[in-house]
Amino acid sequence: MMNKKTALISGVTGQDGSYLSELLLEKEYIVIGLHRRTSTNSFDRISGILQHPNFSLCEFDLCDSSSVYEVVDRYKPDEFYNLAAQSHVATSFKQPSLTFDINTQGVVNVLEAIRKYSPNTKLYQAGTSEMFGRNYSVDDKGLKYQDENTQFLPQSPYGVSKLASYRMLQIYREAYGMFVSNGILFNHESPRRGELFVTQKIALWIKSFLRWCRSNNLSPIELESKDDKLVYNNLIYDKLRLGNLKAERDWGHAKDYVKAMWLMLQQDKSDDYVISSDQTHSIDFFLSLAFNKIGIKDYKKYIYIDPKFCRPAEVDYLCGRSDKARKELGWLPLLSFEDLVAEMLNE
Ligand code: NAP
Ligand code: G4F
Repeated sequence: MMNKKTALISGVTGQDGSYLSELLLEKEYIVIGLHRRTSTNSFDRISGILQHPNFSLCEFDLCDSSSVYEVVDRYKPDEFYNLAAQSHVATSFKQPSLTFDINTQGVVNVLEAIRKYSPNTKLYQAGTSEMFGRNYSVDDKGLKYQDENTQFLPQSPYGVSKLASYRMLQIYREAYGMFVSNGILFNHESPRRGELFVTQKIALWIKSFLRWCRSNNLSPIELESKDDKLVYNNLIYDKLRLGNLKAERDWGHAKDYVKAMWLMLQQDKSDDYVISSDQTHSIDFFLSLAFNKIGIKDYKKYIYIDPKFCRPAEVDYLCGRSDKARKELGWLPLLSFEDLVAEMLNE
């Protein structure tokens, strides 16, 4: 009988960590979920696997090198998926140092731990399309896209912090022959998405607004727009406050994307891969689709543009080309953009 593989997953309480844990448990891995201590633990996303016999939790913090060394030395895992990060782009402008501590120094801690204590461990690092920033390539039909050959030009402390760790992996691969792969993942969402990201913010607002309308026996279209409020007689509801609606994103489903992470570590050699749906849509378009699904043709009345949610620097356009991953990994996303929006709205 083959020995079960062991995987460490940092960021296990996050969106991707929860889906990846489920995937690896299905594949009969022993999964150790690494989480940091918080005053109020949030295990909501992993509540379904907490009792699984092959799943356990282990406390660590990516910023604390001794705790990273300790878990790598103790478990000497077959695979380490480093998903932990300060993952919010807007926050990275407010907390650039913390973003670097977690997203860059934290990755160096993992690389050093593997190099010193478990050199056969394969590492997946969660890189991002934010590293492209405002750069893109143009094909012979004039279409703009980003792939593994597009130059990086990050526009946020988050993007720069992730680019530094991306390059560190390449250096450890070349210098020490370690098996370390970077995913360059474009935006991926799900009902488990953090509530501050734009898709989930929109989905949560719509669901709570519909509940409020129902409890007041109102149809959403009866309300009138007054500044940042929706009003009907003495009933008032706050509009959905958003920033830049023109930005375009390549959105996929997190469930599809965690499969690509696993595939990267099953190859004979490590490499870097773009993972994307290869389609792009504006926030505007996401809004119109989501509001259409609840029977509202023109969503504009329900939105208030609040400069607070506009970023000091913006990434205007992201549209991946994942040909390499599709060809070399055999990866193919199964869930469409429409499926994603419907699932997030809990239709
Ligand atoms: P997420 O939901 O924000 O999860 C991030 C996780 O990191 C959380 O579990 C968080 O724990 C943990 N964490 C943060 N700082 C930590 C620290 N110092 N030590 C240990 N754990 C820490 O992010 P996600 O959407 O699942 O994304 C997973 C990874 O992929 C991230 O690295 C992100 O930057 C990257 N990525 C995401 C996307 C996307 O569209 N989702 C695209 C490209 C790349 P707490 O619960 O304690 O906060
Ligand atoms: O949902 P977002 O916050 O995601 P963003 O900035 O693209 O970052 C996500 O994807 C990256 C991959 O490209 C990941 F690496 C990163 O960890 C994260 O998962 O914002 C999407 C767009 C932006 O252009 C933003 O300016 O939506 C725009 N937006 C407009 N109003 C808003 C809002 N974003 C947020 N979060 N909140 C708003 O009210």
